[in-house]
Amino acid sequence: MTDDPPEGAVPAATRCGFVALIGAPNVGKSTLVNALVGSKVTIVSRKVQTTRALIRGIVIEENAQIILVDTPGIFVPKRRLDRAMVSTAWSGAHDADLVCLLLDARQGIDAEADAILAAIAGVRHERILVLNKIDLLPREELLALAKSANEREKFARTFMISALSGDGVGDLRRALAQMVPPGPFLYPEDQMSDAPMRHLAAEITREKIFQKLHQELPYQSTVETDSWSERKDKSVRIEQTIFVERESQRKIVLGKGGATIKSIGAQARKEIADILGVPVHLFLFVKVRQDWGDDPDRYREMGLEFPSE
Ligand SMILES: Nc1nc2c(ncn2[C@@H]2O[C@H](COP(=O)(O)OP(=O)(O)OP(=O)(O)O)[C@@H](O)[C@H]2O)c(=O)[nH]1
Ligand SMILES: [Mg+2]
Repeated sequence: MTDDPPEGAVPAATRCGFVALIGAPNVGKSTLVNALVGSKVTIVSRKVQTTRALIRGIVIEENAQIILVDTPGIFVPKRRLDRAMVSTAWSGAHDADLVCLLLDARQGIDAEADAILAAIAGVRHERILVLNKIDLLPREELLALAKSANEREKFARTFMISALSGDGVGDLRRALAQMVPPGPFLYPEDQMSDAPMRHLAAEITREKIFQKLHQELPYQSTVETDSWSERKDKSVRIEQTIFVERESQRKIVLGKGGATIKSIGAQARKEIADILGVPVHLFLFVKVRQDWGDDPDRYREMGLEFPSE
């Protein structure tokens, strides 16, 4: 994304570039972005297909600003929303300066990883292989996996990390800082994300819904922040709408006597307040919108292109 600057225009001292993290759903891309940034900028869940749009996390390492692009997992798409997510993930890879391919070390090169390894041949940028979740298996198996992935495709470097425990994350961050191209910082030094806070706040509520209702309601919901106002006492009042597809799902989100939505709201409120550092009043509404998965407005709110079919 960074054009080559004219000679002498840029102090050689600084570097800056976009690093896309791609991989199958659930390999730990978002966990790694948060670990590299050192703060929560993108949501994580046990379920596949948590991330829907490109989220940028920003971190400075020595003289380099690394702009990490968290992408949706790459899988064989079925629905319109799937197609939008997968094409967004690949556009993230094509637009970046460097591409990190994450593999879940425990899964190894399964059918999903195999398809991504085949498709990554079309990505022109320098690639880095990251084997994640190394806390879950013995070292010999890791070395064998690193070898077979490198036989399949050319990688500039291979890292073995645990995004969860932080093992190897510092080494990866330092290497990325060396590998991004020379250039001026693109964001203020204290900025950690390019997403507006109202977007992260909606994502946090969606994460709590995923965590609480992942069995009953896997993908049929989306969350939007409708209003955000600061009150005189510095507290913030936030209203959000949770869209579901059917009345039965609305009942699930509400729970008996409203118990479920109350607990989702309490968890989200606490986390948003921790990030903002001020008290938060969070109001959640649940609406049935049968075809939200086919509604261009919902895609715009999620930051996705609306695929024509
Ligand atoms: N044991 C272990 N679990 C991890 C590690 N990194 C991530 N996880 C877990 O893997 C699950 C998926 O993590 P995410 O970061 O949401 O994965 P993702 O690749 O962003 O998933 P999508 O957004 O759905 O594509 C979560 O339960 C994480 O806690 C790791 O290094 N070790
Ligand atoms: Mg994710």
